[in-house]
Amino acid sequence: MTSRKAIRSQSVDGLSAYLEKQRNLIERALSKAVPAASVRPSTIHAAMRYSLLGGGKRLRPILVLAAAEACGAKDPTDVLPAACAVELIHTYSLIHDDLPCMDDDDLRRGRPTSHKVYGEGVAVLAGDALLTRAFGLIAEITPAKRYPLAVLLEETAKAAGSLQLIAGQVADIEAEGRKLSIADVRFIHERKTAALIVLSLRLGAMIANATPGQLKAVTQFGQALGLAFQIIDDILDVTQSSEQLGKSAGKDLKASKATYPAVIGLEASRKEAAKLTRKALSSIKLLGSHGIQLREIGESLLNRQG
Ligand code: GRG
Repeated sequence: MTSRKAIRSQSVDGLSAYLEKQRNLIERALSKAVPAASVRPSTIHAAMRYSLLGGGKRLRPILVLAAAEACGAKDPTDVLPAACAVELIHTYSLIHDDLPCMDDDDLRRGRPTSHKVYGEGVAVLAGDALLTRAFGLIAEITPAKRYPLAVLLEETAKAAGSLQLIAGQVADIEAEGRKLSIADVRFIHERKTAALIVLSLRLGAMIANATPGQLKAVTQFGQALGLAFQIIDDILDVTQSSEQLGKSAGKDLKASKATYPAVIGLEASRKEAAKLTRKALSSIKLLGSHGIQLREIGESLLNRQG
């Protein structure tokens, strides 16, 4: 009889192979999604490519592909423009977040940040250009019956705009050094991190012409998983080294940032992340066996070390 440990390790091997396959697809598509570094003015294109193609887990584009698969998509190439678009938006937000006027960081994805290499002016513009190109990529999607292109564009604009991603960043900046409740920290995390994760899942599902039930399931999955992901990020900032993370560790504490460990402590934060992950997994039960990749990704994020 196969032991439970053996089954778990089979599934870890299966997930690693799946993630590697998806990452290869995504890396190739990302490289084609922005102009070559030789295209004039080459500084801006080199800067865009430096941050975009310089590592990263590719979680958000992987979720776009996995959500589409879970809702019945057969060909991942239909979903790649959306997968690239969310990674471009994510990369823009990282470049801007690292600027001296924001989090002022010099290490990202194990390398010097954009403004350290290209200067602040080009770093700002590289972020702007990635965000703008993301909408061009959304416009390249062949939409499914239930969800016209205008809906995909509107969802993307909303998630990246002043009610979600930017709302989270503003609340985060304004929270520095202030005593916050757990509800305040949750408000920030839901916007700064979960919104883009929810968008990734919804875009994948909508391109696969998801039923309203499937769309609701992946949305609830993303809301719970996105919050858990940021809580784990908060925990790793305290428990891991900069080398392990590829970004500066211990910054949240130094900058008196709004984090779960700062408000409820490490142990309670770990329990909350585990509870949210269980909630995320239970929301996708109705996807049945098609949801296996989403389920395994959700489980693996809880134990990530970087
Ligand atoms: C619009 C300036 C501006 C910011 C928007 C998203 C955001 C607000 C700022 C980004 C900085 C940040 C720490 C966001 C939290 C989300 C998060 C955990 C980002 C890191 O994501 P990973 O771990 O990174 O997926 P990789 O490098 O693997 O892609």
